[in-house]
Amino acid sequence: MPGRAASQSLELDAAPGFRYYPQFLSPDRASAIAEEVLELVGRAPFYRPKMPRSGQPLRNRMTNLGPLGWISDVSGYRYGDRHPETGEPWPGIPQSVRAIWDELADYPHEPEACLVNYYEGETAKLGLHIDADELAVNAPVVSISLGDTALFRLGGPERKSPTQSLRLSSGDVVVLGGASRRFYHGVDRIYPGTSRLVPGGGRINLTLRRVNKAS
Ligand code: MD3
Ligand code: FE
Repeated sequence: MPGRAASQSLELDAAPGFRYYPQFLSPDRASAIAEEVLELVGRAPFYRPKMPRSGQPLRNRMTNLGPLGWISDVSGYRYGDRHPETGEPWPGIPQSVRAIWDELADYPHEPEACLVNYYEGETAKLGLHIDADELAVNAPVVSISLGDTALFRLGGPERKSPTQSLRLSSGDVVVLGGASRRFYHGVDRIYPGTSRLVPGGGRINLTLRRVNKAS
């Protein structure tokens, strides 16, 4: 069993529990993961969830792997066990992705959801938000970046808290534990053409999450 990951980790100012592992994945490992995930996405296609109340589609396409997936529709945000458009259960989380949780999460229970976010083109972004739909509030989120580089922004516990920016590139992994798990964050922009990993370009972000408290 590996102890601390061999990769360097970096703690941002005043973001306890935030761990950044630049190039945690070798290019070969990142491309094997991207291939495997995209093959599973063939069975659970990217779609644009609708926003609560307005029913307007979200900007970015997404899908999920694992027993549970994050869903948004007119009635709100929640986790569900089926793809809203195909009605099929989500495909499982591949072992190659699960292994990253085992290496870095430092949490005794398995992840239940892997949200797959797809950022296409120059205008793709994700507004500042908090992830608050998980009941396992002490479990970290593990984020895996594949493809084009993103300008990621991490704030603090309040929307008006000061923010810090970080470029996340293909193969980078971030662990959001401790207090940082409840911090505002978002993606300001994507730098097109910075990676050839994703066919047709763009960025794919995987977030591994524990949803329910362990029984
Ligand atoms: C900080 N995804 O899926 S990953 C999301 O790049 C999300 O697709 C972004 O925000 C993306 O909800 C950012 C890094 C990340 C993920 C979850 C967090 C940072 C986080 C949860 C709490 C605090
Ligand atoms: Fe988030």
